[in-house]
Amino acid sequence: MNTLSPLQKARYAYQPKLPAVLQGDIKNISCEMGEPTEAISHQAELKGLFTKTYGNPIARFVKGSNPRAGEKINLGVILSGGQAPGGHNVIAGIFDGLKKSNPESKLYGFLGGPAGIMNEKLVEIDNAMMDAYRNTGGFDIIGSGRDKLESEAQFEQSLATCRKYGISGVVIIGGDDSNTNGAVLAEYFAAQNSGITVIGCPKTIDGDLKNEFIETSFGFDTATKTYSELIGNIEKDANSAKKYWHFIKLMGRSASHIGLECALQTQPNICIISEEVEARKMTLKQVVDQIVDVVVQRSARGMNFGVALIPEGLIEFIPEVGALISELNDKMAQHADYFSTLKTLEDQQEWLNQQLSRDSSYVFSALPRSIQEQLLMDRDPHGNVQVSRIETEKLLIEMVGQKLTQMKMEGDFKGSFSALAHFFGYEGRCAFPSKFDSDYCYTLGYSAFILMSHGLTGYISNVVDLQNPAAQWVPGGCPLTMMMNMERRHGSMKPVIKKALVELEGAPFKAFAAQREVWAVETAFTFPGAIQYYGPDEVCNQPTETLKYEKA
Ligand code: FBP
Repeated sequence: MNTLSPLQKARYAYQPKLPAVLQGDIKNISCEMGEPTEAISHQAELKGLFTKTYGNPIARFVKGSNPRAGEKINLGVILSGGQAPGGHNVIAGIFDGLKKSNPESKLYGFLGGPAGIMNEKLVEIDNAMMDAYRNTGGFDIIGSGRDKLESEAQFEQSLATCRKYGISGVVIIGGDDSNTNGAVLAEYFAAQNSGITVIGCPKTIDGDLKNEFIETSFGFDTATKTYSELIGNIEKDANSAKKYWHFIKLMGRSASHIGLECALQTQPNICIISEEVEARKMTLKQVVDQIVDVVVQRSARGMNFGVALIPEGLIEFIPEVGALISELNDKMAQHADYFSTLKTLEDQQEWLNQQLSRDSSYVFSALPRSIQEQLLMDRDPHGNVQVSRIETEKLLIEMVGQKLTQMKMEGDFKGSFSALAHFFGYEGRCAFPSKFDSDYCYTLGYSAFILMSHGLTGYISNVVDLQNPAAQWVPGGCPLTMMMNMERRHGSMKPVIKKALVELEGAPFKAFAAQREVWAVETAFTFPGAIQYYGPDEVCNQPTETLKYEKA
């Protein structure tokens, strides 16, 4: 039997806050529709691909009436991709909206991600099941998965599952790739005149599903606060022991939003921002030299210790390595069957030497064996390199160490360098959602239900003005096609939702850049401590620094 922790019990009882417009009778919420929208680029191609769902207007909720509210309906929900704190509350928001509207309506949870709808694996979520997961972390209520919905056969199976269970709407809770799946599924259902709608919800700790309408993806707040607590603890240790450099790799597949937010919260000596490395066309050697420079400067001041934050996706943003990875992705996708017959790294290398350009072949051969092996691991179903499994933090420690040894021999470095590697990723993805994420996720789910109850499809649930208290948030829905462009995936051009990278002209990066030189040489660490759920606003109701700067 599971024993509940006191925090678990207390969190079950927490009633998440809703924006004012969503409070009160659910039948009195209507949708105000704006002007038609356009995709961010490749408009003609996308219009051709999404003939039924392209260019719909933005929807805003207003007080009014919803003639369809109260109908008895069945909905399905999918958790897709990596875990993010708050997923259970999105489901709770859908569930509560649905049951408030008509207690006989049913919510089905598809098990194990998109595979659940394709393989008819689902469970009805009832009150008891829902209550056991409210305000808790994890995706364990129904599980998640990274399957891609893309073939005609998969769409047909999904349609068959929905028809069998009388499901008239599916909510896909996921990141950019999963919401792309959602857009494609919505289009298919519409083209079949099935009457089944699809609504997405913006999930990902990475923070890269973001634009004017999606101010942040859920989970980013909790994950960055969790990592910042841990980084702060390490900073305290580093400053107490004064003998180690800690190299901390932080999750976030491509974008460095997590690293940047944690840096703003903890003021480390170094934080590499991948987007800057790419923009400045830095080589791996230059990244190493930049770190060495800080180590040497601190050592000269008697501080042979420090903390460096390394974004998980850095390796792909170093232009020479990025070009190599993109060539590897194409070759490995085009010759997948043959590649799978090559069992040793030596065999793979021999074949790659004939396939890769001269530059990429050189870059590949110069990397340590462990990194070469990690770069050749299977791609995820969306064609992404699994960067969480590439040990960039160890690569940098090794290269920085080598350079300092050489400098020592030449009399240019008199200090010591002893480094430890950490990787914070999985530690933060299933944490108890912060109050922000508890409220935000519940609002996203509740809004997803309202969008469906208005018959909208191919939309993502969105909430703006998140810097304000929850009561003042503005919820609604945006058509998914307006966030799309065409990108190269698995060797060919595909419609996808555009990832938001760190903007070097954006306020969060500028705030970091203005202070980092001081943080590098001084010890200016700050210690955010653990996420608080109860207490004064300044400790338990603060949005992320990123959101504060962006909305200032
Ligand atoms: P998504 O939210 O885009 O699904 O990814 C989140 C993430 O945590 C990334 O930061 C990380 O690279 C990846 O998932 C790890 O994937 P996995 O859980 O499959 O190891």
